[in-house]
Amino acid sequence: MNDLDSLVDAARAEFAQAPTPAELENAKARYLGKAGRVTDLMKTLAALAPDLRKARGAEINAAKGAIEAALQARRDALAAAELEAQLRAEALDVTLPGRGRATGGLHPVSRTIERIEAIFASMGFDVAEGPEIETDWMSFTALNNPENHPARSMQDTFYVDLKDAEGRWLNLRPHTSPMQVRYARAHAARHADAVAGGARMPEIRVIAPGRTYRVDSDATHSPMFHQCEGLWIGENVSFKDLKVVFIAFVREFFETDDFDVRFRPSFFPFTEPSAEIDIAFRSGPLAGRWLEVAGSGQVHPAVVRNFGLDPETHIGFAFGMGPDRLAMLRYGIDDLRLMFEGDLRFLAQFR
Ligand code: 2U9
Repeated sequence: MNDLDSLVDAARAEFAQAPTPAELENAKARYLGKAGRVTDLMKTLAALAPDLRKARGAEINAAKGAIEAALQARRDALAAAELEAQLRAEALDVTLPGRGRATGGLHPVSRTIERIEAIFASMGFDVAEGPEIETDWMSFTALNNPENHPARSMQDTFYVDLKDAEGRWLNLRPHTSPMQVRYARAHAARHADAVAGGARMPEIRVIAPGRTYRVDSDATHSPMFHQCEGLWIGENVSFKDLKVVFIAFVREFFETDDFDVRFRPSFFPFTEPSAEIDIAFRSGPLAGRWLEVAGSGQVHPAVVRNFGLDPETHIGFAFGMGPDRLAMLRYGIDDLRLMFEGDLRFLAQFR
């Protein structure tokens, strides 16, 4: 074996042992690079006599060709191995069952509010939604709360670090009543000209669902909770209508006729007379227990005046209830905090 044959063998052996493309390129440099062994051999040609130089040059070139071929073969082999490994790592088993797409669902409170809206819509009630940051006048004054009423205190109401145009602090609405006031005032104003001309104003029949805020937090109170209030104002709307409407609502909401209702005298600044509405199912897991489901009453004349209406001609009723509590009753949930912790194990049950 001559020196060139052993050079080619040595190159083949080194190339075969290079485990990565980078190390293969280092091995290549040792043979074909500027200071490589083939290049060194080429440089020896200059010292040879012309006739010898031609033959030796051809031999070196043949050896160089063989080394280049070995290099290319190893490059191809390494690339093929890399592709093979990648394919194996990214193997896709098309026979596996699909992962499916998780279905979302409405929060139990959202479902309850949608139910309440649908039932009252079927009785001709509009749905009004509006701001959660309110003025002092909307949250309290318009609703006949005296200037020094405890509900206005910072222990009960969240105040926002902003003032309204008159320089009074804004608050997170402690009930959805401000939206009722906004709706009633807009409604009365829209019909004011027609009424001045002797026409009758259409009735106000609206519910206002949404988020409300109070400084209160325990197993049965959340600082953010929901309310849904209703308002029906007309020229001849009475407490009897409140009873009919609310009992129809309870029947639809709980999908049963099997309950008793009582209107228990109470007090709210914005209604007079006022009543708590209690129901007791006659059968089922809650049978025989009086459950407080809403507050209600005939809208106070001072509040009707704040709508921009004359309490001598316009009268009606209002009620307020808590969708959070209604959802708990309907679905048998025993801790209000579960509603707002965002735990998917709880929420997924309502998909
Ligand atoms: C206007 C005038 C009167 C709404 C009413 C109640 C009684 C009431 C609470 C019950 C439990 C809300 O969910 S709760 O915290 N509500 O007791 N709400 S009468 O009266 C109104 C509303 C708006 C303009």
